[in-house]
Amino acid sequence: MTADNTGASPAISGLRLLPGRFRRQEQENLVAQIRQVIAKAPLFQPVMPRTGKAFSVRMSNCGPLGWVSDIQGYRYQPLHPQTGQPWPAMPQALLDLWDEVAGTAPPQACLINFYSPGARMGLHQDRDEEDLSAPVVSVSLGDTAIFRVGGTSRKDPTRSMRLASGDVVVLGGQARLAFHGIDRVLAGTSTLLANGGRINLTLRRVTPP
Ligand code: MD3
Ligand code: FE
Repeated sequence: MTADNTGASPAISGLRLLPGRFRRQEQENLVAQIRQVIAKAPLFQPVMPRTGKAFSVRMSNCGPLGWVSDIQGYRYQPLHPQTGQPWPAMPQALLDLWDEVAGTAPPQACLINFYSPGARMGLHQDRDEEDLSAPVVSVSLGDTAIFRVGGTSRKDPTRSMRLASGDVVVLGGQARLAFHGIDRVLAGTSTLLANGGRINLTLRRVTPP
């Protein structure tokens, strides 16, 4: 499905929503694998460059590169900022998903965002990657999120979409540089995570193939 001009929402070219792409059992398997990743590469609380203000979302990564944010800036790096160890391998199901939807060289980074109840993510663009031609592929697990996405200018109108557990979004083309964020996570909307909350996985290429 491609987002279109339904109702009053602006069209967002290059945004593809695959609702329920992962069935319940596949979601459970993914969560178990992500828990194994986090056991080796613990969630950390990133801070904003310059201000040092903490994100409400905690993060980790798997794959050859991981995205980190600290007082110095945003960047991709091969080692966990606290353990100094390489990021764990990406689960095969994520590599398979990328193959199916991205049509380009394998992903180099999988950012794991963990939203406790109350966590959110302000409107931003993803432009820390050298290769902006590859899409970003997102997998939602756990409680439903209210996702906001607009255009390539912060002033462009935005639309709101619900991302439920098992949903996949592919952000290619014009959508790759769209402003986006998570307004809120709806507590109690999924039984996938025993303690509630939401996990978002984003698969990315960082450098040109
Ligand atoms: C639209 N994550 O990690 S996923 C991020 O749910 C991020 O945790 C949100 O924004 C989350 O950077 C949103 C959907 C998403 C991911 C990447 C995008 C939407 C995007 C890149 C460009 C445009
Ligand atoms: Fe983003």
